[in-house]
Amino acid sequence: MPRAIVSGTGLYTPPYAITNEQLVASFNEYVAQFNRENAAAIAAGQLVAREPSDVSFIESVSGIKSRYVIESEGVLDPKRMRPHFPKRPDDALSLQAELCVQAARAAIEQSGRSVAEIDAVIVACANMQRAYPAMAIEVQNALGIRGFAYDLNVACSSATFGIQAACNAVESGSARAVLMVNPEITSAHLNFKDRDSHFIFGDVCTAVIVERDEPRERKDSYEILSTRLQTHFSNNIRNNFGFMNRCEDTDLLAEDKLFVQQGRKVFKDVVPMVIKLLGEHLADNQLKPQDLKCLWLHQANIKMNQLIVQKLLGREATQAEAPTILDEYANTASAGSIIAFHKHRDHMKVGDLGVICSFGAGYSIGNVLVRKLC
Ligand code: CO8
Repeated sequence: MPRAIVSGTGLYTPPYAITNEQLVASFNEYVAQFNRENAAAIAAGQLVAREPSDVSFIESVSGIKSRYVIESEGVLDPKRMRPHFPKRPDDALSLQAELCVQAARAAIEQSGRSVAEIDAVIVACANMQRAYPAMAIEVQNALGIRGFAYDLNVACSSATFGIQAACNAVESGSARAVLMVNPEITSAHLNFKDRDSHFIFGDVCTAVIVERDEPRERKDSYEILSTRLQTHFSNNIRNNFGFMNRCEDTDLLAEDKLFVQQGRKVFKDVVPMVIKLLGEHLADNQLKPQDLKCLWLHQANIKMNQLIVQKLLGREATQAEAPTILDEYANTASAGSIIAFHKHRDHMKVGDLGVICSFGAGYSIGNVLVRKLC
């Protein structure tokens, strides 16, 4: 069976950074406005007054200091609280595909491949801009790639599940090389009016080239030793947006059509699952956590990552061992562990082992065990 390798990664970072201070200032202005406009109903006990957000709370519970967004004015406007994305004509490249093309070009360049050598495109992310045609087919067309393309959605684990799908294609011989892209436009489905979650997410796009290992000039490539995926159904992270909404005769803009989570429950449920799966996966490959030079973990919460690494290694990890990018990018859904891998692998030497690990809604967990080849 041909061996699958990662030969390149790419990152598109949106142009606008929003600090916690900026986000909280606009949120608190929205809250003051809401409470003013509804003062009578609040006084009569018909409505509950909204509470302000707090910069030090956000930083201490999550480790997030800033996030990037594709459009910041709408997000920061207390009267709007969502980005403004002008509708594009059907024959123009869609916004999500545009992000994919930028990250994909960087990954293809790093891999040293030409588009003619790529046979498949997988767009793997938490939300697709539309139902069909598949975003992946639009990206395939924009880049001039032959072969086949499809979309895949497993929320925050979309990228690791996408890498496994790409490995399957390469190992079975259905593709020589696969482009796997993660366009996470989280700002479009985050409720910026919700104090519990308004600070959590950021926009980004990552891309990975998975290809068949064959003799050629290459640099900075990683053998995919093994992947392991797991899912457990949970309603603790949920978004009810979908094609049936218009038939349900409910409010299409209601809060349940956006990201909703029971954050504390998610934290408690997911951390032990990740530790168990990673431990078992390593043991099945005759490895111990201490054999890993780097853990490129999902980037939802700094405390989650610290706990996972502490339990696995029996001590705190350095930034080189378990890189953090969520302070700058926030939670970028499926792209988080890929950003960490993209930005923090220069210290890896030939033969070093690492794991890309994602976890999130579903629940879903995905591990990709890699060894540096060159
Ligand atoms: N400012 C001030 N106070 C606040 C704020 C705020 N912004 N928000 C909440 N509080 C208050 C609460 O009201 C609560 O008050 P009280 O104790 O009086 O009830 C107190 O602070 C503590 O609140 P929490 O219990 O909620 O705080 P936690 O310590 O649990 O921290 C976190 C909240 C940061 C959300 C934390 O629970 C967490 O990170 N959990 C893990 C979540 C996680 O990993 N989720 C994965 C989701 S990602 C995913 O799967 C992808 C989905 C698809 C992408 C969607 C894109 C939009």
